[in-house]
Amino acid sequence: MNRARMVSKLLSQAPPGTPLVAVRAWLGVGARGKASAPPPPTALAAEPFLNGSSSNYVEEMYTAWLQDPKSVHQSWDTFFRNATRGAQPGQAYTSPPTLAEPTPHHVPLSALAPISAGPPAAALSQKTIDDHLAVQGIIRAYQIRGHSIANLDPLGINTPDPKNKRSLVVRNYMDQFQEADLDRSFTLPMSTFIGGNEKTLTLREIIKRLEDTYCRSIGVEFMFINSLEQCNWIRQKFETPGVMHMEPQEKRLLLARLTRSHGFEAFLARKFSSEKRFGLEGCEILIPAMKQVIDRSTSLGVESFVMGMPHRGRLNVLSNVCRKPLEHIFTQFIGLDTGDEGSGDVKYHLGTYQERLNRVTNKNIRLAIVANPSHLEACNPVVQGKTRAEQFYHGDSEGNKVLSILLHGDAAFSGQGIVYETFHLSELPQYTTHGTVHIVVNNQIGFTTDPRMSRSSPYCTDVARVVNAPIFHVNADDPEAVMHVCNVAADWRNTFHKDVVIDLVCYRRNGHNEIDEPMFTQPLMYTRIRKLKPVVELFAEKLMNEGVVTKQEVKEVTDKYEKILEDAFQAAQTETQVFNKHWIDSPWSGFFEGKDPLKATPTGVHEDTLFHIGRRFSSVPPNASDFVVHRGLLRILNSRMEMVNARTVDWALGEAMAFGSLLKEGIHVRLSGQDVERGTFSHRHHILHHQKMTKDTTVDKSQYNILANLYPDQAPYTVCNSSLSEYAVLGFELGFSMTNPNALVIWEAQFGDFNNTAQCIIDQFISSGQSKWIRQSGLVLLLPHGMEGMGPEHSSARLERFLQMTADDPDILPAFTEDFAIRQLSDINWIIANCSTPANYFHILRRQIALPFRKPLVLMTPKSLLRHPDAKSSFDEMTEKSEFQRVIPERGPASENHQNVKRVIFCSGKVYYDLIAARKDANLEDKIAISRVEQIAPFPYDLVKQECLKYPGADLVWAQEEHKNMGAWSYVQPRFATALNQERHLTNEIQRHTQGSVEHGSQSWYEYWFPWLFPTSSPTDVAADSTDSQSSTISSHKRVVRYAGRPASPSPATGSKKTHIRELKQLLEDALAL
Ligand SMILES: Cc1ncc(C[n+]2csc(CCOP(=O)(O)OP(=O)(O)O)c2C)c(N)n1
Ligand SMILES: [Mg+2]
Repeated sequence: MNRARMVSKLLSQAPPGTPLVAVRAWLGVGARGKASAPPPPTALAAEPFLNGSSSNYVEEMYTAWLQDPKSVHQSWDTFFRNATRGAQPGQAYTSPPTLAEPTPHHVPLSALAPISAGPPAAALSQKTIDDHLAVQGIIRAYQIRGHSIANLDPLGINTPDPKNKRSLVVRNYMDQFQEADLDRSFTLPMSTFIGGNEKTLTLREIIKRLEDTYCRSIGVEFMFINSLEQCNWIRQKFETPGVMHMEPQEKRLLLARLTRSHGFEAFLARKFSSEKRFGLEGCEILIPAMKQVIDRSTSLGVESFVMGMPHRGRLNVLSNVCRKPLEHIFTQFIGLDTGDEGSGDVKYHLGTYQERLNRVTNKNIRLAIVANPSHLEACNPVVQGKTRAEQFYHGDSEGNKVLSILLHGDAAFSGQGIVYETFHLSELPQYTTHGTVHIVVNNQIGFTTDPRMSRSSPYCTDVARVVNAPIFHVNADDPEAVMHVCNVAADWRNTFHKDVVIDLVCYRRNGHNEIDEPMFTQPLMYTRIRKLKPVVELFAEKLMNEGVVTKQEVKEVTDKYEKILEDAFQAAQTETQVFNKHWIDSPWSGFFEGKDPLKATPTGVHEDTLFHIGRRFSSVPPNASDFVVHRGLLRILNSRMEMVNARTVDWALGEAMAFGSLLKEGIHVRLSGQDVERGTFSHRHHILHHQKMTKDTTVDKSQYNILANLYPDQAPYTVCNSSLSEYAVLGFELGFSMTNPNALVIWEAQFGDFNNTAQCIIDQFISSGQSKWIRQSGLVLLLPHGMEGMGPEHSSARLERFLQMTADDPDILPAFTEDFAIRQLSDINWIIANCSTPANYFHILRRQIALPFRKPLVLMTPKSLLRHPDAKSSFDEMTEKSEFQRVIPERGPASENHQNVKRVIFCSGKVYYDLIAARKDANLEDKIAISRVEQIAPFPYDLVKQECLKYPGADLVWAQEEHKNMGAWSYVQPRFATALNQERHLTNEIQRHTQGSVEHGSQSWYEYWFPWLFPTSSPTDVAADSTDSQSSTISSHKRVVRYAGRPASPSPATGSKKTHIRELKQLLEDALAL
């Protein structure tokens, strides 16, 4: 069908006046391009080449003939002449004399045509046609499979047997040719560019050119791409004769870059021989390759590069690609004290941000390498999110100015699922970075494991095929081929804005690190490697042979760089400290300037703002009477409007008020996650969908983003349903949040427990990122959480895990200074809360932006509370004088007569509503006070203590719906003890405060606590002192908090609804029984 359409198109494009009717008729194509009735069988037999499978070939012949009749074989010329003169089907073809007998196993295409009784016309032999078709098949075979026999492996281990490698590609297309046929000329089809200006080539030359293109140092994998335009573009870039030509000065620059790449590693090996650095030896070409991608992309308009990479060659990239000062790198090896905040990270994980002049293009560029943990490939989505954010805030809607480059190891690229998840973000409207250049350092080994044991796919890059990314495999010991591939990759990304992969097939000269012995496990590989010269030597020899450089010049370039290294090394010896701030990958220039680091702006807003946002959020699109809103949604909008008129909000309204008021203040809000537009629980509805389908409408129904249309001068609002991924999407949003501190970036899990598939992003980046890399993020995680009888999954967002990773020491009671609350926030690694009212949710979201610093916020969010009639807030709790309440104290009858109260129950989240209902039923409202701990971490010691002191005769209970080994219990229990009894277990370990990632503490934290803990002298002195100013305010007897809730369990919740209800009843009884 496709072919028929193409032929028809070609014919319809023929010059005016060409008599085409007959040609169309032969090709089985009607005058208007529709398939017409087939010609009679006799005619088909006379012209057997005119069948479905040859139409592609005929189409090419015909186009060529139209342009130049001499460009096609004489037999075709005769045929087309006859046809266009009006010869009837079966009469235009003239058979030439037979050139050779068909081979015994060959079934000619003509055999597929029906046999006719009539005599064949003369001129074009069946063999000629078959041979041309075979040639076309050969060309296509090289395009599809040429890479499989390319000379990609510098070690020569994975090289196909030379005797039969050609047949692996061409299969049986060559069977019909004899040696003599190699010198016959064939017309080249339109699907190849090997001819350059020539239209015909001998078969020998065709094969040579195809092998030069597809089977030397470059293996191009692209024929799986669905777009003909893109395939042709690639064919042209690789097949056109002379495309790989390099000018002498380009070769010299390449040699100089290779010299630096090699020299850097050799220098470090000499100076720090026993240190791990995960050197690049065996893939030194990576540095020139990255520089080439950057040069080329810069010349095409890119101004900013966001990069992510693993350990291998990282220091070299930092120095030679980003131009990070060598002194900074060398001091990391010397082992100096840290001169600023943060616990730091090992040197081959650190990020950087540099601005510099690109000498090749004379343009200023920005280069960032994102800090990453050891977890391979985990930084991929983070890089993409950061890139996307840079593009977004620069208005770079097509990705012309900001480009992401991701580096991979071969084993990690194929082994880690996050690679696949990240690829699937690459073309989603709110996640695309408009094409990423991937570079694989394919050293054909992962630690000690061979590829045949570490992947099931032929190439380590096969994962990229899912997004139709072209893959350029290249032998890393052929520097010129690598440069060509880099240029094509940069051009591809610039042309199509799609991902592309460069697979640098190389080797690893040392073990996994410099201390490992690789011969233990890879004797064959390493015997070969020992015999190989470094690529810089091979290339220098090549250029000397070509007369491009002299031996003297090579030495000068080497010596010059050696001197630079030595000078920097000497300078590094004089340094006394290292600074974590030198390694920050996302500096926020200006954000901290002029700010009081302990002062937040108020989070309450003017009542008019609440009314305006509330009414807009409850309305259909203004001035669009033809926009049809679903009837069910109209009911929801109406009930919203009623709430607004009554000055109340439910959860969805409270959230919309927070977002809307921030948007009004110029803060971009981005909410991303699975099904967030509507909301998993169908409560949010931020996007309205036009419901009317008219017959003539072919486009998708229109949509209306309510919060994006609140004010004419508001900030943009992004709400986007994500792919069904947690790891990649959370990583992406974290990256997004790193770019601009003046944005509220939120990731919502479908259900809170799904966050564990993104555990690496949570552990390695969110909880410990600031400590390791002094990089802040105000990312918000919304995790639906609560035991509602929905079974083991969908119940728990694993609050306990977040609390366990919270870096505040349970044994240390902080000083209750005036700025206690914000100081706690400033010192902690993240904030964990479980709000029970929409107003508190509103405030805590707004507080993210009101703070003078940025902290991740992990929120347990409700499910049934979204619609709970009591879970509503008044406007009064959101207007100017109101603020976030870390603890919501008891305000009912119990609070009016403290002395009578027998028990104070502390709880958090939804269980509060169960407790107050049960308390009411039991008629205990004056005997039992119930206080809500809304912000669990940092722990509100001051308010909890105040609440306990308010009821001196009451016993204390912590009630939770989670099982005892889960939820907040193990976090709050020791903190209650500390708050109540001022117990501070001061030990010799006191300086080693708990921290996000920490071995040794952050300076600011330490400086703050130290004077308070040790006002005069040593820790032991302070431990002995039990009469400081605060201890006098607490009661003398020890009070303890008791647990009421479900017993310990391995599973977060029961699968039985009945058991769930019984457990709930039990916990309520337990909590309330006096
Ligand atoms: C997620 C993860 N799993 C395991 C490791 C341990 N590890 C570190 S390097 C490495 C081998 C990586 O091989 P490859 O991706 O080919 O990179 P190469 O070291 O060869 O450059 C492994 C398994 C890790 N860092 N991250
Ligand atoms: Mg490897």
